[in-house]
Amino acid sequence: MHNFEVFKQLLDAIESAPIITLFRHVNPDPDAYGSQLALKEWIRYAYPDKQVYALGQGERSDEMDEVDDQTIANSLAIVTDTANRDRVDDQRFLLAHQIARMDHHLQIEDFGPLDLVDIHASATCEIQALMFKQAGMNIGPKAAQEMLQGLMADSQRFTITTVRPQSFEAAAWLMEQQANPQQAAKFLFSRDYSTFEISAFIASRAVKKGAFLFSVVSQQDYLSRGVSFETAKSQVNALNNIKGIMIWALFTQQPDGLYSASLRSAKVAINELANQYGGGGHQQACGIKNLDVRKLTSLIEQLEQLAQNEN
Ligand SMILES: [Mn+2]
Repeated sequence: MHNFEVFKQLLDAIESAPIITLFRHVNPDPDAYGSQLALKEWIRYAYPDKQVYALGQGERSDEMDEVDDQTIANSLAIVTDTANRDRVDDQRFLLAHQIARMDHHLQIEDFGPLDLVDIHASATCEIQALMFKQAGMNIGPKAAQEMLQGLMADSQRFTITTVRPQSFEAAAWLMEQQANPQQAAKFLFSRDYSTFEISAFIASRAVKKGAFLFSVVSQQDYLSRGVSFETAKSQVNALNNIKGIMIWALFTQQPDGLYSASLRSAKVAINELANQYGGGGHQQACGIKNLDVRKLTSLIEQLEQLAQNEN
């Protein structure tokens, strides 16, 4: 079915649901938060009498809600920016009597009749903006701001291969809805000094193997700088934008001693390799969790090989 038809059915489901619960993936990024909180802000704007809750943990946990199981069971649950059920933050979404999804990851699981997926969109927030625009609706400035933040973050400020004409169409429409790009950039990209320090450390420790560049960060490296695991592991951008580097990666030691990998590629698809190690993501941006030193070593070798072939 055409995505806009699914969207209209989703709008009908929202219209008739007194309670709506909103979910997104674990370790949320700005597109996950943006797509989730944009829906919350729009529902509050359009339906002030409905109960709407955003669920999950993470950096913006003060903006998340607490609800009991019964409330979720009575709700329409909408999952955003999440490829598979296991990755949903707060598995109680499964209790909901109706479950919908909006996402732009490769469709590895079917979420049923209200599954709205466009794998060509640069962000889930992009899909949302295009759908609301097509429906001729106003979403309010708060929802628009959340969507613009998700779109700017996932598209890396409109600079990666996932960007398409509709990405700018979505951004233009969001500005008409009163979203502010300067405010979004400040929200997304201004850093704490400790984050700058760990980022500089990651860059200083980078190892170059042919066209592959990587950095390994231990627990002590980030804790001693007053930085959390989550913040440290999100600093793969410290290795971005280097001529001749085809693949780059940040390996961050988890609190349990195993390693988490953030992989980026300038060109070649790396998601299949990530899948082999139990990870996933996009063609040029992937994550893997729980790597022991043996797996880490073989992954580094394979990434070096892959980068070499591509160069
Ligand atoms: Mn996304």
